[in-house]
Amino acid sequence: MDCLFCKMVDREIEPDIVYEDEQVLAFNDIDPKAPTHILIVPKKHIATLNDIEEVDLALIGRLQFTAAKLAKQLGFADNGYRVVMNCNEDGGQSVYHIHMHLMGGRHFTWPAG
Ligand code: D5M
Repeated sequence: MDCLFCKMVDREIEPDIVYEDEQVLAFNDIDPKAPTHILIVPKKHIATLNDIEEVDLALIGRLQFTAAKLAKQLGFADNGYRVVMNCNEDGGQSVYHIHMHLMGGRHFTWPAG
């Protein structure tokens, strides 16, 4: 399968890793939109949010749990941060392996563009 994030999970491409466990990989985004911009990725290939199945629910929770854990470790949990998951073209998804953007270190406006 020609999937960029699967290649990172398999280390065919070496990401700038900030966290890893048996189910999740987190690494710095190559094109950061905030002082901290981390992508949190399930090791299991799931193409879009529409492809999540009931068996994946704990895994999806683990993505959010990892985001909060990293925000605390990096020191911006109390000030606040943003998590984003883009779905399909209108949602701005460019890599078709689900990922959570964790952005922190600045103030974010709402609504998102
Ligand atoms: O987000 C996809 C994100 O993936 C986007 O913020 C850039 C990032 N990206 C693309 N290639 C790389 C590499 N090689 N390393 C790290 N980050 C990368 P989306 O929500 O799909 O638009």
